[in-house]
Amino acid sequence: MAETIFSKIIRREIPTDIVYEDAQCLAFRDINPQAPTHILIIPKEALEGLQDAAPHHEQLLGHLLLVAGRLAEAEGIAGSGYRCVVNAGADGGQTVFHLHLHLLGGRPLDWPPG
Ligand code: DGP
Repeated sequence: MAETIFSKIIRREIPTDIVYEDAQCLAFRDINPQAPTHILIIPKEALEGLQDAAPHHEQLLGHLLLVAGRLAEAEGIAGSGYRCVVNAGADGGQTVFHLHLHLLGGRPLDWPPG
């Protein structure tokens, strides 16, 4: 896949508010937050979207969700509620083609999304 801005963020080439990192993933605040808490959780391995995940990515995908839950606790939104979103492809609203999980919370979130 073509490199995206998120590869530069992983390599610390652009300033980013990083909130969590481990061997498999990086989490940072979205540059254009849609809620008081808006964190992106990305695998360090560049996958374009969920459709590109293979069976050996099962642990990695589960890890991203586990990190989302821990960050929701750390952000103080676990009790009030939050949402995890993966946008995929043009119709899904994906603009950066490096798989990422949005963690949103800190206000009531509408459903269904637009
Ligand atoms: P999506 O539309 O699902 O592909 O979401 C991409 C998100 O990435 C979008 O909410 C804005 C965010 N984003 C794009 N470029 C940057 C950047 O350079 N830094 C940060 N922190 N976020 C970015």
